[in-house]
Amino acid sequence: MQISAELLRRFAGAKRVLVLTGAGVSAESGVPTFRGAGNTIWKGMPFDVISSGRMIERDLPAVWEWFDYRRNVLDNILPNPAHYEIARWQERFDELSLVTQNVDGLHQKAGSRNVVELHGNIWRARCIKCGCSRDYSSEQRPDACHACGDLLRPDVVLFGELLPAGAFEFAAERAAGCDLCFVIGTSALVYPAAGIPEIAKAGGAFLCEVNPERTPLSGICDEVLIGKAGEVLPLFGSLNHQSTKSQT
Ligand code: BV8
Repeated sequence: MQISAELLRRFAGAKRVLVLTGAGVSAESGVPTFRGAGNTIWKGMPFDVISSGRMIERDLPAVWEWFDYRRNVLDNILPNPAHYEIARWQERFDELSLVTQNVDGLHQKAGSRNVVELHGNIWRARCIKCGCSRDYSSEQRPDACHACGDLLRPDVVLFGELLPAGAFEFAAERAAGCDLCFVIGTSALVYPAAGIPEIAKAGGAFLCEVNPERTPLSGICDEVLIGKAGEVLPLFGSLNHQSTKSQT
């Protein structure tokens, strides 16, 4: 895998970096991607049906079954070298914005802080009535809200639902101001997340995609690194690691 001199130069000199990740960054950890083996199907339903807001009203127990299944899959899954390399970048650059579509929490498990979770987190549940959200990663999730007793739902963004307040706006602002943007392991088909690299490009950022396959975004990227994130990202780590953080 050859990383161009241009990208190496940009990486060495970058101050504000934005990283957008999708399911592909967790693939080498053993988390199935959505489009890996054709559209993911659950009990005969395409994932963007079982993972749609309408299902909450129609059949909440079925939604919990789908997310409990995925929580169990994730239970003994660990981050991979891609997650760890990205976590190291927060010490390297003045501003590292990590924006993910993933709900698996593996970036945080690898040590990344202030992760912008555009689509929520599978380990949290939110009350349908009072809206209070709580992390249930280390305990059995109750059936009812501990605050008001009403029903709980997964604290993830389902299709047809709005993103968490301010999350997209924050990501878009950071994208518009970054000088280097990495797009890692996403098919770039789900909006508004897939619009973030376009905002970075329009803001003058150098756009680099990491994916074993080309995507609808590849055409606007300055560099496309065709490969697996867990193999490609550590190549940046092997670059002499002096931080570009300005000595304030
Ligand atoms: C909304 C949480 C306002 C739940 C998810 C504009 C145009 C068209 C449609 C729309 C539009 N605006 C809105 C829509 C509708 C919809 C949408 O985008 N539909 C798509 C299908 C066309 N968007 C929404 O509904 C959003 N809400 O817009 O609200 C609104 C409301 C009503 C009406 C209009 C507007 C909410 C979207 C969020 C849904 N929730 N997840 C759950 O997890 O179940 S989305 C979910 O799917 C993920 O979070 C992610 O975003 C997406 C999957 O994409 P990827 O992560 O990229 O994964 P995928 O499997 O597709 O690809 C993996 C990639 O990795 C591949 O490229 C592969 O080659 C690569 N790869 C594989 N191995 C590796 C690798 N890469 C690197 N290394 C490897 N080893």
